[in-house]
Amino acid sequence: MAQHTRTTIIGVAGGTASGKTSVCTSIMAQLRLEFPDHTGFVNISQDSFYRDLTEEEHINIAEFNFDHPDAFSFEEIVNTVKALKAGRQVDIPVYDFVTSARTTQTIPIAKADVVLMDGILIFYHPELRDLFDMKIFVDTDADIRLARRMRRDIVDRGRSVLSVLNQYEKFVKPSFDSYILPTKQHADIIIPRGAENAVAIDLIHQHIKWNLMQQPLLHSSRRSL
Ligand code: UZR
Repeated sequence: MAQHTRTTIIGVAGGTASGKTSVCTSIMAQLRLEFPDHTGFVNISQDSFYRDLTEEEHINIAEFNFDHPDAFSFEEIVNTVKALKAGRQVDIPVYDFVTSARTTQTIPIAKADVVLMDGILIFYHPELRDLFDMKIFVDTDADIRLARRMRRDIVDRGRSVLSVLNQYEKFVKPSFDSYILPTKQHADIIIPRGAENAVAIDLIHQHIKWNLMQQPLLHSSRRSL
């Protein structure tokens, strides 16, 4: 059996709508341009690991804090990251933001060379935090994040303006201040302005590429460097 090559796990944290997903997409796009035959680059979101709500929590869903560490199944995230590091296949749950529940689908991910994981609280639990080879915090102004969040929740997630604002004041902002912002101190790299910061994205991509060049790739027939 072929020996498992080292998997690099990169965490991308930051407040809601800070541009975490766009940062991951940009880094992935650059890597895929450079390694076109390669399938070993994977993007995972902490949002996939929202835990199932109890019946009572579902009934009082307006009172449920989705920005609190207890809203996620951290044990499942830790096990998933550990499995990827060990070169094992994992099944990622598919979460539905409209119903606030997991679907019955999962997405299988085979062995990966580079995993980008994004999420508001991925640096919160020390056990998960310590699994990342590189920790990035996306630092975007709160007013920009609120504007983006409103657009996204109304257009993509079927919410009303009032419900987004109520949730923001009640849960999103207090949780950002109490649980998310304090994790910035653990970051290796802080990116101001998110994906529009092309210099930061390029530096990170160059670093990943340099690391990849140090080892044989798992998932390509040829190296394109
Ligand atoms: P990102 N969220 C929902 O709005 N509904 C859900 O069912 C699950 C999560 C929101 C959550 C958090 N908060 O702010 C955001 N609320 O998704 C995290 N309220 O996602 O990192 O993509 O912004």
